[in-house]
Amino acid sequence: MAVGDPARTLGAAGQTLGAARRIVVLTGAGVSAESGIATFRDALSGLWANFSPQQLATEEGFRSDPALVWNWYKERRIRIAAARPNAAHEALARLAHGPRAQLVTQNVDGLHQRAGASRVIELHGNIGRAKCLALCGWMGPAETLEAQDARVPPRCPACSALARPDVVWFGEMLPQAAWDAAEAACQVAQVCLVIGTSAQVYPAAGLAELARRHGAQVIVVNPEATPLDDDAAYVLRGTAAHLVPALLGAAGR
Ligand code: BJW
Ligand code: ZN
Repeated sequence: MAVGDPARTLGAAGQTLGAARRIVVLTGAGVSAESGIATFRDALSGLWANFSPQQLATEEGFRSDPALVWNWYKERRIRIAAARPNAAHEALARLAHGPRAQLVTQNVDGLHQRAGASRVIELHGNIGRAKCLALCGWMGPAETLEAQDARVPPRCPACSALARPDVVWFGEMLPQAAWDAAEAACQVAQVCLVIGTSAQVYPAAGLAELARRHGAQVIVVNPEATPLDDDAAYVLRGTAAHLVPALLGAAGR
């Protein structure tokens, strides 16, 4: 592992990235931090500094106070709508334009797509969508549903059960097609670029290790230490909006 001053490791990491035929990019909340979107586990400013994940990110929590959870997601949704993609999202959108790079995100904010990235694999859903709590199959834009039904939460237009955010809560399976595509991308990549995730939430946190076992060199971009660092080929300490454009520039991508 080459850790430390990004200026020293950036060139070598860039060369590795530049030489890769296939790249998988795994992103977490940190990639959106410089767009003003709070991460989850920051001790002071994180989304869970004041609320418990059990209360807000489980079906049980939603069922016990649906209005509280709906409104919490609505507030985040409004903040996300007002935010703008940052330099990291933009650089990654350019990279993922080509057929050789696959972007996989745990984020529900849609900022990769708003930066112009297509083919983004969303592992944990999207905060802009709602779906039926009773799983009748209905899903649609949360904002449109709210405009049609002022109740909090609004009801499913197909079966009248409660609507919920279309995100993956603890204890829930990830969308199968997204998971299969993410695993496939990890199995063929020569480089796995991991940006802005604490790598604590499974199964997403296992993808970098999967890629590594299949021969990928792992490059971590994060201002803080992560459990992936010891096995990474390069660890770039710093923020995504600063380092990602610099890294991709060094790679000639
Ligand atoms: C910067 C920066 C800057 C800051 N630039 N970087 C195996 C072992 C142990 C437990 C489990 C296991 N397998 C499954 C589990 C249980 C559970 C789990 O993982 N628990 C752990 C917490 C222990 N997993 C699940 O329940 C998953 N489902 C599942 O496994 O299904 C199978 C199953 C079903 C039924 C029974 C049994 C099995 C589902 C997980 C769903 C996670 N959902 C959330 C909420 C989404 C909705 C919402 O947005 O509200 O997804 S939780 C939350 O964490 C969110 C995130 O996507 C996810 C990851 O967080 P992330 O992105 O890493 O953010 P942070 O805040 O943790 O880190 C930010 C990082 O950025 C930090 O490192 C900073 O340093 C860095 N940073 N500024 C770059 N400027
Ligand atoms: Zn329904």
